[in-house]
Parts: sequence; structure tokens; C-alpha cells
Amino acid sequence: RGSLGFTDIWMREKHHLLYSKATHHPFILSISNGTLHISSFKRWLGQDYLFVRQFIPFVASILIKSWKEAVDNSDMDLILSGLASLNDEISWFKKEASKWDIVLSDIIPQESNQDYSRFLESLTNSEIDYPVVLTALWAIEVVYQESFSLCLKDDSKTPPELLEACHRWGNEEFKQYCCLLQRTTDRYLEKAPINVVAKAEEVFVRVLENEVKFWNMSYDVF
Ligand code: HMH
Repeated sequence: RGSLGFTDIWMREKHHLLYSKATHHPFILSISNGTLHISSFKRWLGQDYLFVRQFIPFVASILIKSWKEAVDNSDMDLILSGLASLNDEISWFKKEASKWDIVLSDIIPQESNQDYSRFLESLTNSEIDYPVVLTALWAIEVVYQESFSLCLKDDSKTPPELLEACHRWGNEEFKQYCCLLQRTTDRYLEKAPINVVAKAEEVFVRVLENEVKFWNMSYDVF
């Protein structure tokens, strides 16, 4: 397979089209060309706050798996750093919500959000293999990293009041985190039995589908 790992083959070759649908969604493109309706942004903000609250226990379940299954301490350190930044992220959502007059306790999860949460919850099961959940974590993070970094490009017209949000996921440090997650994931996939690799690929695709639906939910006028 040359020098490409499984994750690169999936994102750049086999599932490239779905991957670009998730990373170049109209919601993101309209932030970067300055045409997003602020009501869409606010809807996304409220829904994503609820998503992150469900995402935290999912990441915690991976921390437990890294404790049981990792070959060295670096995995647990990496997952722990991810959990620590989710702590900051929750604070950021609260601050950002008050800036936009959003009452977070009033937000009701939309169907796509509930579906995504249920999917993550199914992956917290102790029977789900470590390489599979690493794949999911990496995919979830890399979609946001790649999406929001588009909004920070020199030629983008992102409104100044949305820059802070874009910077949260588009920054260089988050990109490094995603690269480390990718490398770790590939390392385990290399050694995994073929059925586990197949399951990881299926989970990768399902993450991308859920990400597209999540953007649709935020973007659609309803
Ligand atoms: C829907 N996907 C969604 N929300 C997020 N905050 C991330 C990924 C990245 O953390």
C-alpha cells in the first residue's frame, strides 16, 4: 500500500467525496464568504454545545480503553489533552452563548443531534475495539479542524464576530492534535485484524454522514 496509512486512503481516496461534503459544507463556505445568516450560526452554537456535552463521555470512554489497551503512556496523554481542551470548550460555549443572547438551558436537541449522540453512545460500549473508537475520534475532530481552517484563510471573508469560533478549531495546535490522533489511529489499524479495520472504515463513513447532517441541521431554515 505504499506509504499511505488506512486513514489517508479513506479520506483522500476511497471516501474523498463524502469527506469533502463534510469539510466543505455550505454552512462553512458561507462563513468564509461572509454570507451566513447569524440565525444559522446561533442555531449551530446551541446545538454544538449539546453535542459537546455528549462527546465528553465518549472521549472519556476512549481514555478508559487507552488505559487498558495502549502499548505505551503516550496514548493516554493524548486523549487526556483532548479531554482537557473540552473543559475549556464548554467554558467557551457558555461565554459565546451569552455574547449572542442564547440561553443554553433552553436549547432542545434536534433530531440529527440526537442521532449523532446515540451513535457516539453506541461506541462507548466496552466491546467496541480501541482502533475503531480512535478512528471515530480522529474523524470527528479532523472534520472540524479542516472545515474551520478554511474560514481562516487569507482570502476568506469571515465576519470578525465569527473569527473566534473558527479559530477554536482552525488553529495550528488543534491541527497538531488531529495529526497525532491520525498517526496513533493508523498505528493501531496497521496491527488490527481485517474485521476490525473494516468496522473502523464503516465507523469513519458514519461519522462523516453524521457531520454532514449536523451541518444541514444548522444551515437549513426551519
Ligand atoms: C458536530 N463535530 C461536531 N461538533 C464538534 N464540536 C466537533 C465535531 C469537534 O469537536
